[in-house]
Formats: sequence, C-alpha cells, structure tokens
Amino acid sequence: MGICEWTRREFLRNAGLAVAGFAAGQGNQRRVGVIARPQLNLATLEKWVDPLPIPPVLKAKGQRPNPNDANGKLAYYRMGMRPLSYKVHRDLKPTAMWSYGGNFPGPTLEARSGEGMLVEWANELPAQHFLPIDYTVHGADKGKPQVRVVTHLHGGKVPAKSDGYPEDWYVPGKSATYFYPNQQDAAGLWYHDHALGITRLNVYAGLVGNYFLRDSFEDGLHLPKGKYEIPLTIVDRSFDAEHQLYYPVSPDPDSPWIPDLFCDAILVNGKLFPHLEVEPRKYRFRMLNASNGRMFHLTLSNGQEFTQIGTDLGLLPAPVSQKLLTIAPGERMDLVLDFRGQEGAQIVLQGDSLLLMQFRVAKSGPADTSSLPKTLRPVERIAESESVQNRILTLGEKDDMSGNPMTMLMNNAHWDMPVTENPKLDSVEIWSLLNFTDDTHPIHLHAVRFQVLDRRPFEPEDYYKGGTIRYIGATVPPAANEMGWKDTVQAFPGMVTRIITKFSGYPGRYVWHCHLLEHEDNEMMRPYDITAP
Ligand SMILES: [Cu+2]
Repeated sequence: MGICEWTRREFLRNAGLAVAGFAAGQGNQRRVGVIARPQLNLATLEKWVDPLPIPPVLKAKGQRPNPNDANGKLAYYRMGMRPLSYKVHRDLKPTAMWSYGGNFPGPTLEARSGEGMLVEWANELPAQHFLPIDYTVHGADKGKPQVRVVTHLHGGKVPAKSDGYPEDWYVPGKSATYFYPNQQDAAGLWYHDHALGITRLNVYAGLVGNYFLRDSFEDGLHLPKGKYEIPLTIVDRSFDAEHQLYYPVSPDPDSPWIPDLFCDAILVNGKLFPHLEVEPRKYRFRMLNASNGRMFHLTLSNGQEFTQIGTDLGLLPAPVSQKLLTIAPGERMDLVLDFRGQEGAQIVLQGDSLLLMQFRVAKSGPADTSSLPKTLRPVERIAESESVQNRILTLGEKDDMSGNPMTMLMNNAHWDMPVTENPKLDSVEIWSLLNFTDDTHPIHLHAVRFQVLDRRPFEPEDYYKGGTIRYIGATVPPAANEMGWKDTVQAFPGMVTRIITKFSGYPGRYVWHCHLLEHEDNEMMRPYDITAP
C-alpha cells in the first residue's frame, strides 16, 4: 500500500562494521518506510489525459569572451534555478517543486560538437529547503546553509573547474559560469544538481534537464528529427494527499536518510500518465532515467520491440532491437520506435507493473523520409593490453548493529579520505568493480567515456579473507546494447564488473560514484584525480 517503500537489509554482520552482503540476496528483508502524511491515491486518477510536454530549448543570451582564447567568443546561456508550481496531472493541484529555468525537466540545451559554450547556473532558490535534510550525512552538517547547489553536466568531458565538483556548491543569490568545450561525439547528456550531502533532495525537488550534443556524423544518418525526436525523461516521485512532493524518512528523526527510494508515481517529462499523439512512422526517443533510485524494466503493451541506437555517450555500432529495456538511474538510451503498421493503436509504455505513458498512433500521416541505417557509428574496442593499471574497487555498505545500512562505501573509503584513484592523463586503465551488496549499483565516472568489458560472479568471502578474487561462474560479456560508449555501468550484485577507459581530456579532480542518489549522498562517492604527466 505504501506509495514509497525502502529497504533495510539484514546482512551477515561483524560487530557492526563489516562490509555487508556476503551473498547476493542473502537474508534480505524489505520494510516499509515511514509515511508521515496521507498519500495521493494514484488509482483514482484518470489516465492519459495530459499531453506529453516537450521541454523548451534554451536560447543563448548573446556571446561572451572565450576564457581560453582572447580573440574568441562563445555562446552564453543563463539558467536560473527557481521554485516552480506545476500541475503534474490535470486533476491535481499544482505541486511545489524546484526547477531549472521554470521548467521540469529543465529547458533542453542544444550543443554542437567542437563548439564550446558558457552556461551561467544561477541559484535563485529560497534560503530554506522543503525536503528532509539529514544533518548527520557527510557534508550536510548543521553548520552548512540549507540550500546549496552545484550543477554537473553528466557525460560531459569538461575541465575540472566546470565539472560541478560536489564541494563547489553555492548559496541563493550566487551563480557559477561553466565552460563546456563540447569536444566529444554526439550524445544525450544531461545536467543535474550535485551538491554534497543533499544531491538526492535537490534532484528530487526537480533540478534535472537534458543537454543534446550533436555532430555532422549523426546528421548524416538522417535519423528522425525535429518534432519526430522527443526526449523522455523518466522519474519516480511520491505525492501526499495535498498533491505535494513527499520524500519518505527513516524512523530516526535525527537521521532521516533512507538507503533506497522507490516511488510509484512515475513522471514522464514532468507529467503523470501523459499521452503522445504520434504518426505511423519512425520516432527517435532520447530516454533518460533521472530517478533517484528506481531502475525501470520497460516494455510496450503491444509487444513491439524497442530499437536502441545509442548508449549513454553516443551511437551504437548497429541498432539493437529488444522487447525489454532495463535502464538504471543516470543511464540514457537513444531509441527508435516505428509506429508503422500500428495505425489507430494505443500503446502503453510500462514496466514493473507501473504505467508510464501512452502512444496514440494516428490512422495516417505524411511520408516518413527519415532513415534507420543498419550500421551507425563504429565503436573501436579498447584492447585490454593497452591498460597500464587494473584497479580493484569494492562496492559495499556499512551496517549498524541491527543490520541497517548506515553508509555506502566504495573501496571501503569515505569521501574525505585521501585520493586513491589517480590515473595519468591519456593512460588506459581497467577498473574492476567488486559488488559485495545485493543492490545493482549504477557506477558513474565523471570526465571520461568507458567500455564495459565483462561481468563475472565471484566469492566475496574469499576476498575478505585473503584479498583474492575467486570466480565462481562464467564470464558474462556485455549485452548487445552495452557495446557503445558508456559513462554509467550497472554493477550487478555478487559480480565483478570490469570497465576499460582512457583518461583523456583534462587533468584535475573529478568524482566517481554510485548514481543511486541516496547512496551517493551517503559516501558512495569518491574524488579521483586525472594527473598531468
Ligand atoms: Cu549504490
């Protein structure tokens, strides 16, 4: 019955300090979180009454001097973060949210590869937060201002000082102007808040938006575009009986942080149960899972396949068609859906017993002149032999004496401990992510694009006792739709997930972290340095 529920696990534990989760799913228990206010009953809402909104594209406000070229100028954008009162459904009262540019999702930024730009991210929010801050979480202590923001361009290859480092937050009335070089391939990037200790609350409040980077290679494919290219930004939320955002809390009033968040009100581009009128032709959908913690397992009600043409950071070598899409928080999927042959049909996008949106296919329409080529963009595989370092990195959690998760850790290290990952600029490394918990953690590296090498089950206890990895199953190659460039990888429980990347771009301090925002906020994030030679 709970609109939101969260899990607390009873793991094998060792004096309250063990990194938990020796075996995937072992002794797992789910408890319903504290719902302190009456909740909206979703079943009473009429479905498919609101049209799917398309976020506006932000226009440049002229040009500003290029910080890296005394004679050059760059397009300049200004994005204000401010409160928004927004009806997520025709029959609901407006919901108080926070927004980029007065929109949820925020206005889309359109960029061209090779053309840098400047974005001023302005904090125009009030001084008080409206969601439950946990002052015991690292970086969110009572000495800090409640409302702190810093924007990260997820997927961007960006100089460190423009990356949105979690400690680079600023308060209402302040702003930061970031330089985005756009020296990378066409891809669906996105921007969102990244302030230390309260990212989960700022994103939940509404601070997310899309950033589409385009290039001439992609133009040459003649994919569906214009009104036939549509962003689908998916988030789960919970609403109270007054139709306001509800973020559940732990039973401990002094520490309201919860380890996982799964809500069952699903917003697509900000609306509950929206519909989209489509023509019987190909559409390109830029799907983003901007949820705090929910992974979606998506299907279409008519059994139709999704054709995936791109991953987080660009086009796949060839389209991949499948009936089930699993998309974790932080991931993007570039999709083509062909509604030809579905004239007059009403098709529902659904998953995990949740209804997301409806496509209404017209009985006829103009001719489709777009293409879906059989091959897209070559993705040259990085050879393992190029790697100069294989880092073994653990994903775990620390539990209290009752087995409740207290902190999520990577490499058993806290945020403020010295940097341990320090790859050299332009060097290739393999990172092996050993997942000791029973969650899939979507692990995101800033600044780089990587490839998934493989996954393989291992015996956690051997690693604890002797520091050695003993594999207990066969190597699983990446799925066909993971064979492109990625910046977020699903690290499965009980598995070693290996990724390979070249740390090209800019030297400086970045972060890598779990993109389950409840984990990220509670120490499942680490600084790392790309070091100049
Ligand atoms: Cu995690």
